[in-house]
Amino acid sequence: MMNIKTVPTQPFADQKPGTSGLRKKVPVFQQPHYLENFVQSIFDSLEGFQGQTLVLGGDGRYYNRQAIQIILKMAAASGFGRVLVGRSGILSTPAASCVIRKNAAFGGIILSASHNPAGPNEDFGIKYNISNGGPAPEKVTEAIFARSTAIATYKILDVADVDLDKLGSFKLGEMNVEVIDAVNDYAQLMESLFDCDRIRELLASGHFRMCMDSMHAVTGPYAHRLFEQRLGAPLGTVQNGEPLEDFGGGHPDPNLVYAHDLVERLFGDNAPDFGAASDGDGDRNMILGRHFFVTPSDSLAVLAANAKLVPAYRDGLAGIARSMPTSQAADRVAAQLGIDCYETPTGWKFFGNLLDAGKATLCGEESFGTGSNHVREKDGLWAVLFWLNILSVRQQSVEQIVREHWQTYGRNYYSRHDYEGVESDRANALVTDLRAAMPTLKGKQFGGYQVDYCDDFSYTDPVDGSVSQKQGIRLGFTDGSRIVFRLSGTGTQGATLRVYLESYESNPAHHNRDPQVALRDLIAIAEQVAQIRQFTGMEQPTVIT
Ligand code: G16
Repeated sequence: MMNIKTVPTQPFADQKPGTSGLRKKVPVFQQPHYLENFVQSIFDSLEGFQGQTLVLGGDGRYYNRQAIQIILKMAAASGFGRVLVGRSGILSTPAASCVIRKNAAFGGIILSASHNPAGPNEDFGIKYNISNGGPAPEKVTEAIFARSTAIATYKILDVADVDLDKLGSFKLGEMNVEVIDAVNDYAQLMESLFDCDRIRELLASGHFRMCMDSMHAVTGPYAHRLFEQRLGAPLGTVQNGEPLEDFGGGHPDPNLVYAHDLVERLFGDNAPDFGAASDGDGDRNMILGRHFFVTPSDSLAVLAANAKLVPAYRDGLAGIARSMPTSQAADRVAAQLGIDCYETPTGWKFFGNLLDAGKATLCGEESFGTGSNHVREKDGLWAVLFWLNILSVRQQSVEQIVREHWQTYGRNYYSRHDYEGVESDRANALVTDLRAAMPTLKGKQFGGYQVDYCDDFSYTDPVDGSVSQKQGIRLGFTDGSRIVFRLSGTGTQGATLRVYLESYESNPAHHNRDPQVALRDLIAIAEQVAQIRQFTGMEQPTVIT
């Protein structure tokens, strides 16, 4: 006999999903009914899931286990037929996408706050993915939010917690729960895409050394299995490979600031040939060569230019998509290949339609995200394997490959300046002032730079015609340089202002500059136009990537 409880509740006003689901501090999620309200709002916004399959997993951070138990009992109470859950509640974000697609699931719930720190007072998050394996599009997240403001009850099965540490199946009420190996399906998919024989030769040759930093987050088991067990890299290739609930107290954001262990090794004496890091939930990546950093925008362009070296993309790319603030390096490759390049708002969810419609094959973002049509999330280890595939065929260093790329296409100097933890009112005031100034900026001269256009980016999805407005203020100059201002949609406290800077240099004699030097004039113009210091009260960005 099923014991379904219907629990009275009241709406919370702050359950609007951001760039990637709902992200809040753990104590916010621990408030009575908070998680339950959001989960019920998801289920109430969906139609036709009775008897269908839901995929469930998370990055293993603090509160993952408790949240999984609650969601399982709620899914059973709402009538799902089956839940596939990663062992111990673990699934990386790209693995969850893979499992949804492989099993033709109705959708999935992924628990993660991505690259943000974890622990009792740190971040937690939840998002819903649709049947294509990708993040729910805006019309779905808006419906979830609308429901969350009106919710009055939720349903939950009144049973004891279940054991998720053992593989196997059991019944929860009338619903089947299958505890699956978190790595298998994903590892198989990866092996089907890449030239694993060549990668194995490279990794086992003894002449090539690689270092993968999983930052004590979810990719540890995936990286051990793929690189060390399947592809023959020596044990020890994966560092910080044990997932911890607090990520070892670190900040699993694969960039030059937070992946410092890896950066020290790759920029130190006797550095390995190749280094990579991934984030909390495994969808982001950072690529390093010996004493060399590959900026994510360049990484997308290099992958696109070399895609034919990878079995899965041997027949060519349908198109490339990048988020608006990502540099235009990939556009140059697309032009050369004679394929379309799409510019979308920030957020992986905007790539889903392009991938489903076969308009784009590769996608990428400046925020250390790259992926393809193999799943519907960005995919950190996929990017690492793609690089290894290229390295194994070209037999050159990372630095040589990128420098040759610049020689062919020119270099898009690129940097992002983040001002984190700004008071929300002050950040909003900056944006309001900037919007007001937009009409006066066109044609204006700043030193050698003349403003070609200034607008607030608006995107019309070429597949379903949906329109997303106010996606970032763009200042484009007549020489193709750009400054973009936007507020992050993934933070959990205050606001983060992001300033994206880009300029183009065709002359190889000028490809050796430090980006902060090459972009100095644009940095000064950004300050002049937006009065960043005055509004934020900060003298410097908190993070520069
Ligand atoms: C999410 C989105 C990405 C986006 C990133 C940063 O990544 O999926 O598309 O680029 O946030 O967004 P924002 O600039 O709004 O903070 P993740 O890895 O946090 O899920």
